[in-house]
Amino acid sequence: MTEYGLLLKGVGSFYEVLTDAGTSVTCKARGAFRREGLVPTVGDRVGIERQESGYAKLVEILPRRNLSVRPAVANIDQLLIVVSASAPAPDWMLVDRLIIAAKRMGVTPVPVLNKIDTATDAIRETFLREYHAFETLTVSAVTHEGLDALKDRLTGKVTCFAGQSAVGKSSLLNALFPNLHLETGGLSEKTERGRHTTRHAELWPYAGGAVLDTPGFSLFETECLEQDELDACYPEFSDASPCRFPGCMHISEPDCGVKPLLEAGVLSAERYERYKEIAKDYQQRRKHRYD
Ligand SMILES: Nc1nc2c(ncn2[C@@H]2O[C@H](COP(=O)(O)OP(=O)(O)OP(=O)(O)O)[C@@H](O)[C@H]2O)c(=O)[nH]1
Ligand SMILES: [Mg+2]
Ligand SMILES: [Zn+2]
Repeated sequence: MTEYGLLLKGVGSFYEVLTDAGTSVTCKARGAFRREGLVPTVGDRVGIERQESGYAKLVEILPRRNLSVRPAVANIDQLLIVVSASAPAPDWMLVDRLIIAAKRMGVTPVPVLNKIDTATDAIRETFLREYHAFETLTVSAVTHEGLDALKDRLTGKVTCFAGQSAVGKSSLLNALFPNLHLETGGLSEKTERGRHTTRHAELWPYAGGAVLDTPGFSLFETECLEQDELDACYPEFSDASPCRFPGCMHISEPDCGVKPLLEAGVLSAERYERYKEIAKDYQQRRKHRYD
């Protein structure tokens, strides 16, 4: 008999599956997956078969809604893009690129400002101005301010936490799950080592959904986007009137519909500056696509 469930984590050739009946079962994957080039991935809905003796077998991977490669995670609904209100200083370019990565996967991006217990008014205003076109959250893993809104946001969804090292992703998860005790790290120690404290992807069931802590998120590195695909990643652009030229990059073309959004305050000047860099980057990639 096949039972179905959610793949929570994989360690070596063992997989932990939470069945729909609510039991956690350690499984080994059926050998045929490897021949078919399939890798059971955290977030997968899977079918398992218990054995008379020994480990249960993971026998089926249900079709995925989406798949990210680094980190390896499937079927996520939303990407929480965490930045810190103090150290480390926000990398807005990374936020913009993660928004694009999320949109390309069909995942809702949610920019989150953490450490608001340390925030200046200026940083709060910057964050809200840059990302007014998104559903944002402002939280503190230390004082728990904003945690209820975060919990609401997680209910019934599979959510992936992403962002620079030391912004407090694991700390937020620890605040949500008092029994979790994820490893968190001091900032100076991290900067010296230059790498993340969190090293594996693992999913925790939460309020009808699940949350996932990740060490980083870099799938956007590889893709090549057409201009219209990039446009679709900027919700601000949906207010623009049509540009004169199809494929307009909204940089120096005449009669561009996007540039008036700057004066109208719909598009922040800083976000537009970063957009230009990103758009030129994709233009270069398109040029060298077949090299
Ligand atoms: N003041 C303040 N400090 C925080 C908050 N959240 C996290 N920190 C601190 O920030 C540091 C880094 O937190 P982590 O939770 O390890 O950060 P992370 O994003 O999981 O980092 P990686 O696993 O390396 O990617 C720790 O020293 C935390 O105590 C917060 O809301 N306010
Ligand atoms: Mg962490
Ligand atoms: Zn334009």
